[in-house]
Amino acid sequence: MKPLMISGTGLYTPPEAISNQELVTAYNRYVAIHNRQHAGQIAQGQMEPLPESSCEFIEKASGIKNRYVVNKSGILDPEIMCPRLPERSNEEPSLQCEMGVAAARQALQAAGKNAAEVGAVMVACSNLQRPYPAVAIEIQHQLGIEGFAVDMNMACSSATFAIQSACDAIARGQARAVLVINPEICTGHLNFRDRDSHFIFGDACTAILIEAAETCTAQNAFEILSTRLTTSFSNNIRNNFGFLNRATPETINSPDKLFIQQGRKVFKEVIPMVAGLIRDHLAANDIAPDQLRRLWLHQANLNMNLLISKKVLGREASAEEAPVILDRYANTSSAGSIIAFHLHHDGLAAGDLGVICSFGAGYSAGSVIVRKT
Ligand code: CO8
Repeated sequence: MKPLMISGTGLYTPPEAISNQELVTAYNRYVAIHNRQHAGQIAQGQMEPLPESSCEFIEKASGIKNRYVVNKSGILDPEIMCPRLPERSNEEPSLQCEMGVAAARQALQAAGKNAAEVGAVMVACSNLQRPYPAVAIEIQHQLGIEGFAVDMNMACSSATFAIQSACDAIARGQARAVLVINPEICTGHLNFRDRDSHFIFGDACTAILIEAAETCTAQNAFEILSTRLTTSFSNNIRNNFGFLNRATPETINSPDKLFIQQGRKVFKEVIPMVAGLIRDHLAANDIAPDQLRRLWLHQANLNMNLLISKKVLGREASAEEAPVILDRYANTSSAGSIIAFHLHHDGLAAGDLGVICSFGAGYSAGSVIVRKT
């Protein structure tokens, strides 16, 4: 197969941010209101009072300190606890399109390419704001790209699954260069009234340009040596929101129409799955773990990442070897590993090897081995 390159990346960060303290204060105001409203039932032992959330727990359990969001005021209002976004007309670009265009323009600039040199747009993320027309086609239209565009969803693993599809499209001659874009508005599907998960997610959008080595002129490029994907069914991370919800109106407002998970089970089951995937993938490419200079892992939980990198390397990874962006961005689903790559790919020498790895609901996991050119 002809060599393929990641020749540019981009990152759109929403302008508003929420610290743990702000989030916990808002959550605890909601708890106080709830417990006051149900004081009678609580006093009679018919209902347990809701417990408060805490910054100490959040940082210790997850490593998260902050998250960027598309709307702060709605999330922090205890009467709303959800982003509030003005409705847009069909003639205006959608929010995901806007985020995607901003990230894509950066990726094109970094790669030294223009829209005419791109043949396909793949939008890959956990939550698409509408079924159709595809957000990818809208972004393709806004950027003036000819060729084709497609929306994909593989939850937190969407970016690596799309990278493999982009590589296949270029290898088969279906496109000269492909933009992979991950516009994640995770706060739209997060239950901010759920103490177990209200702190986990943030919003962001990443973009990557993938092209054949023969067209690549970027100085700071990475060759994609190999991709490997794996999936294994699990109900431990689930979201039952969908178009058939209106067919069962009696359950339309139930909490499982938002993000739900068995966090402990996910933690235990996904770590060996991901460490095994990376180790097997390296072995299949005759690469020893100690040859790796960098691991750009999905950013869901700091403790998970520390354990995965330790299992892969056989020792603890330094902060430089396995960069963390989770403290600032929280879990941005498919954008997480790409944000880590975008912000932390400097300082590598030609020939240095790294792995971009995402994992999440499905379960699903993807590994991309790259070599600095
Ligand atoms: N404040 C204070 N205490 C709390 C809080 C809180 N906010 N929440 C829970 N506690 C308490 C619990 O009540 C419990 O108390 P006790 O011991 O008395 O029973 C104690 O803290 C411990 O609770 P847990 O066992 O639940 O805590 P963990 O240490 O397991 O940490 C985590 C919870 C952080 C959720 C952890 O399990 C984790 O990160 N697991 C992995 C999760 C993961 O990686 N998920 C992937 C999801 S991403 C994906 O693929 C889906 C994409 C969807 C994207 C967009 C949707 C929005």
